Amino acid sequence: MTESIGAAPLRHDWRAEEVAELFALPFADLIFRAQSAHRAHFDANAVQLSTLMSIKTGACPEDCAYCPQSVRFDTGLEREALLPLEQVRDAAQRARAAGATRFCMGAAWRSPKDRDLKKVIDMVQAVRDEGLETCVTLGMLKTQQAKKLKEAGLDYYNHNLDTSPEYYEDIITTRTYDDRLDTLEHVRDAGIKVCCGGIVGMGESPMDRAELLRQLANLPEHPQSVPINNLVQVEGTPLHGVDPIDPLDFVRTIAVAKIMMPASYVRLSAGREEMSEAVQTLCFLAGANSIFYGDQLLTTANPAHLKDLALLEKLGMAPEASPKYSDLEPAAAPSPEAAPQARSSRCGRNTAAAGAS
Ligand code: SAM
Ligand code: DTB
Ligand code: SF4
Repeated sequence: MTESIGAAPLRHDWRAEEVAELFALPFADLIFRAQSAHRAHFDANAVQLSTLMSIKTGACPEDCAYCPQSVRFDTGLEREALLPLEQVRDAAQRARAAGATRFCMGAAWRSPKDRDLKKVIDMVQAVRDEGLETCVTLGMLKTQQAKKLKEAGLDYYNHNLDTSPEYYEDIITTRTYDDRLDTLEHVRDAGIKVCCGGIVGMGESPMDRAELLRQLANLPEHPQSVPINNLVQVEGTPLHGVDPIDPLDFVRTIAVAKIMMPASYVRLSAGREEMSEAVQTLCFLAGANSIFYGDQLLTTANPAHLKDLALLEKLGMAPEASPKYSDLEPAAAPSPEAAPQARSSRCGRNTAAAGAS
């Protein structure tokens, strides 16, 4: 357990100038503030591991300019129908054996049809039965659909704001920012934990990054999980070839997210395959405490899981044990060199504030 430096109250009234001031801090001051905020809520040496699986791939009717799965772009991706339940169960078993505590299932849909939702609910129940937390990302959700997922025991729903309201229309035209906020409200109201973040490195301005974080932090509750994705550029998508973000600006985005939403897990998400270990380490220092773990994201590559375990070990960090199924033994890490699992990422003194807002 690391030292807690004290928890400030969670805020939902961030002004644009305040966020700009955080981004403008000298790098060392910013990282110090983010690490201090992080230690007030979490064990700074534990990282939550989530494994992703694409349960329905490609042929999506939406036009998200970053996405290889849109039917509108020729990315050479082979479309796949909704996977059979057994294939999902097998993957969940493997993820748990490798040390993941959450299994996230993604579908390339605008929104789920009710008959598909029934099949996803079977998957959620099967994954739960394997002792993993569950997360799904299925596109826009209606109130009743969110309620059904909650009844099935779903832990998290991932639905990203992606970018600032101002830059949004340059990226997606087939659904609005308000549509996204509506889905988040339905998920929250159903009592499902919210996983919501965005993507940087899409040619957005620094102000767009600040505004994305302001939108997230000023939601009625801070999302319990905040994925910050670095754009994975895929040939055939409109954003292929865009100027990448400076890695230090990526780290700054993580740090400001942690300062604004200190009790939330900030996930260093897509884009790690292209990122050096040094930059990933700076992200952990800036308060990132969750990663996608497994050799594949949805349709693109992620670092090999043994490489990730080796990096954590080098840093004296450990995968977080399952917070929910503490009756189960933590899964054995597959490498004898791998870091031992921490019991829990939460810092004992401030668990009441953590995750609530
Ligand atoms: N179709 C559903 C939706 O969009 O809500 C769920 C799946 S979608 C692939 C989930 C999220 O993945 C997107 O909101 C976006 O933030 C992220 N994403 C997709 N393609 C990406 C890419 N090339 N690089 C980084 N993040 C990406
Ligand atoms: C999120 O924020 N990032 C994940 C997950 N939520 C669903 C998706 C990343 C996708 C990267 C591109 C791909 O592999 O297709
Ligand atoms: Fe479809 Fe989701 Fe990709 Fe957008 S991000 S094109 S909604 S799969």
